Amino acid sequence: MMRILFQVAAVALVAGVTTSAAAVGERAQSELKGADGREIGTIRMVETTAGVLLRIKLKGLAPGPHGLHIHETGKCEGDFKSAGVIYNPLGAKHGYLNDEGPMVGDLPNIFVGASGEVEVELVSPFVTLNREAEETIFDADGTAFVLFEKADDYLSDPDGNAGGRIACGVIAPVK
Ligand SMILES: [Cu+2]
Repeated sequence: MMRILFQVAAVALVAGVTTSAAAVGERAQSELKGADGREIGTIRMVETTAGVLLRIKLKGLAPGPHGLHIHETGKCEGDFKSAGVIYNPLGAKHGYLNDEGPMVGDLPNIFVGASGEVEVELVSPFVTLNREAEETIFDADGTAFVLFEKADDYLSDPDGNAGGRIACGVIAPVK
């Protein structure tokens, strides 16, 4: 068991990622709601040796691609501007196609089917649940998922030209 832990730590060091063996298995969760208060679904998060694994299960959405980001403030009110901009503790530029990107809170687009539902898992290597790290989602004012009307173009500031904010959910630790 000890040897496995050492190997995990060594891999994390080589890759330069912030995941620590101590945080692996740590969990968080977010319940997303629309601006009208309607329940949109749940995103579950677990720290892994490769980054944070997200399990996204949403419904009641327009079919097609939607930008999804982790935003800097854990507050979902009104038009969801309360969540601030994309979480960016390392001062990067927005987008996977930006030479100076991505921001810690950048995520891939999700594609909603004709049923209005989507269920998908993905890993982000740029964010962590490790409270000791600069990139932690558990900073002083919290963080929130924000879902957008349109696709993120992975380049344009501040939100990838993804249109309006259609759903929001504060990220909370799971004990
Ligand atoms: Cu955003």
